[in-house]
Amino acid sequence: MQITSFKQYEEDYKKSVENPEQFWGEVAQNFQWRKPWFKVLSWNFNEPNIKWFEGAKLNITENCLDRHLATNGDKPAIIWEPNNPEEESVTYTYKMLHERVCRFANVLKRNGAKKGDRICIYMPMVPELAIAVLACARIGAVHSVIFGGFSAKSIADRINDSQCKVVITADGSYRGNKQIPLKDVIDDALIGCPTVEKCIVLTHIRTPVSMLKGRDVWWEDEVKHVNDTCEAEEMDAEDMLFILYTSGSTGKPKGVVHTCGGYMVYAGYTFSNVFNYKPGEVYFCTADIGWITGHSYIVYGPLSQGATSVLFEGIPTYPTPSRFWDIIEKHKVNTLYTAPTAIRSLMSYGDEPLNGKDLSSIRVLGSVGEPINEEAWHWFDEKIGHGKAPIVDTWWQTETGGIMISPIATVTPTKPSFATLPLPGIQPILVDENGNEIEGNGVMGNLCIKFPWPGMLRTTYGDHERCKQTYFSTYENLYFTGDGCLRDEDGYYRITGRVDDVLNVSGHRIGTAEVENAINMHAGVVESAVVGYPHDVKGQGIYAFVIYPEMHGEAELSKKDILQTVTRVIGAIAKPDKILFVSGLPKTRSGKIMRRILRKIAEGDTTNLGDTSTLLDPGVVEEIIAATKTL
Ligand code: 7RM
Repeated sequence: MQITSFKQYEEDYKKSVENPEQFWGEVAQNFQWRKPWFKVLSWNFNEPNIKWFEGAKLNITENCLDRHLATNGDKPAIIWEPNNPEEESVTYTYKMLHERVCRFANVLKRNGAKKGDRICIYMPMVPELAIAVLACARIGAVHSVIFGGFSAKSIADRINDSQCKVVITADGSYRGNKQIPLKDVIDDALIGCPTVEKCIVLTHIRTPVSMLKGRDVWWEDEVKHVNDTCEAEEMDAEDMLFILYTSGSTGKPKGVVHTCGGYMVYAGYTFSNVFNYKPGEVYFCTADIGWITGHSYIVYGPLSQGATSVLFEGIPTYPTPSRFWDIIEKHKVNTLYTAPTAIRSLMSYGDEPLNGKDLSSIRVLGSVGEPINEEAWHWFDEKIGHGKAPIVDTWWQTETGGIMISPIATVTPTKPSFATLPLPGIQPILVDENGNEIEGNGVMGNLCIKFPWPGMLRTTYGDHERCKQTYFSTYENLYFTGDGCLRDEDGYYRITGRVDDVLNVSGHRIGTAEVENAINMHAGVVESAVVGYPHDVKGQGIYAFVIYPEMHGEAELSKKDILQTVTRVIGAIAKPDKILFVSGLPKTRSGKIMRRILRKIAEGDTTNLGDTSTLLDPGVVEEIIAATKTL
C-alpha cells in the first residue's frame, strides 16, 4: 500500500476519484478484519450519514498489537523518553505493550467498564496513557482523552457532555521544571460529574493525593488483581472508537466522533505513505496524545503499521533548547514530526543548541497544526534536515481523522509553506462566499471537501444537528473545513488560516467565543471581544478588548485577575497575551461587534480600517486606538 513514485501517486489519485470504493477496498485489505464488509461506502452529506466498510467486524487493537506479535513481537513499539533526561528511557516491545494493554483492559472491566461506555483519560505523556487508550479500544469502550492543560471546569463539561463512567488519571505530571497536580484538578472536576463511578489513578510524580473510598483506585494495585489475557471485543466498523473535543466558532467545544474501521484504515494508510515509513525506523511525533495528532500519529497510525514510535513526556526547551536534538541523537530518530510553533521557538535560540548534535539519522521531517512560514520552513530544512530530508507540511483537522493535503515523503515534491497536493482519496475544492466553485489555478477561496474519506468524523457526540450545521450546511453537499486556502499556478494548496472565529495559538485550536465567555465570567466585566494577532512564536496570539468599568484596584493586577479566571474556566492555554481595557466596542447598529476593525487594531495596522460609517459610535474606534498606545 506504499506509494513509491510520482507516477503511482497520480495513478492512485485518479483511481481513488474514479472508483473510490475499489480504491479504499484495496487499501483496507492491508488490515486485519474479523469479518469483511458488504459495502465499502454509503454516504449522504446532507444528513450527514456516512458509513465505511459496512458490515465489517474488527478490533483496532488486534491491528495495532496482536497481528505484529508473531513476526515483530520483540520489536520496540514505544520508546518512552521521560521529562527528566537523567532518568532512563523505557522501551516497550509489541509483546510487552500487548501484555500491558490486555492487563489494563481487564482492570477496566473489573471496574465496571464495558463496550460502549465512555471513559475520560486525563494523563501525562507516559506509556500508560497509550496503554489506557488502547485498553479502552480493546474492550470497545469509547475514550475521550482530555489534554493535560485543561481546567477542572473544562474537564467537567466534557465528562458530562458524554456521560463518562470511568476516569483514568495520574497523581500529577511533569512539564519542564514544573509539576502539575492532575488528580487535584480531576477531584475538582468530579464534584460536578454524577455519572463517574470510578477513577483509576496512576502513580507518576508521587505527590500526595486524596483517594475517595469506593470511587478512587490505584492503577498499580488494580493490575495485580487481573491477568494479562483479554480477548478483544468484536466491533462493528461503524461503532464509535473515540470522542475528541475541539473548539469551533461557538462557545462550547464539540465532541468529534470517530469510528473503528474507517479511522483505522485512514490513520494507517496516511502514516505509512506520508512519512514513507520503513520497517525498523524510529519515528518521533512531538504532539501530545491529548490532541488528534497524538491519537492518529503517535498511537493508532504508527502501531497499526508495526512502527517504532517515540513518546516524549517533556517540552522542547527543558532542560535546554537542545532537547529534541538530544533525543534524535540518542534514539537515532529517522522521522521528526513537529509543529511550526516548536520550530520557531527553537529557531529563536540560534545555532548554539545544535552544536555537536548528530542529526544524521534524520530522513523525513514533518510539520502540522498551523501554517508554517517560509523562514521556519527553511531553517527546519537546512539546520535539521541538512537539505536532504523532505518536509511534509501536513494539513488536516481533528474532524478529518488523518492527514488530507500533504507531500508524500520522497515521492511527491515539497514547496516551502505549501501543504502541496491532496492525498489519494481526498477531493478538495475552493468555493466563494456563495458556494460557487472557484476553478483553475492561481485562485483563493474557502476550502471544502466534496467526497467522503474513511477517516472523516461521523457526528458530534450527542448532537448530530450541530455536526450538520457546522460542517455540512454552509455549502450544500460539501464538507466545510473553516480554512481559507490558495491554489497556486502549479495547483499546489497553501492553507492560509481559519476564516471563522477560531484562533490557532501554538497549533491549539481556541474559539474566540470560548475565551470571551471565560473573560465575561470575571466579576465586574461587562463585555469583551477577542481576536487573534500575528505572534512570532505562537503563530497567533490572543488579544482581548475588555470593558471593566469598576476595576478592582490597579489595571495590571486586574489583568492578572482576568488571566486567572480564564485559567480556571478553560485552562492556561487560553490565556490572552494582551488585554486592553476599553470603554466601548465597535458595533454595528444591529449590535454586532465589528471584529474586522479590532483585528486591524490588534495587528497594529490602524491606517486603513475600512468603512466605519456603519458603526453605532465611530468615536469608540479613536478611543481604542489611543488606548493601545498605553499597552
Ligand atoms: C491536525 C490539527 C486544525 C486546524 C486546521 C488549520 C490548522 C493544521 C495545518 C494547518 C496550515 C497546516 N488538528 N492547520 N495543519 N494550517 N497548514 N499544515 O492541527 O483540529 O487541532 O486543527 O489547524 O486551520 O483547520 S486541529
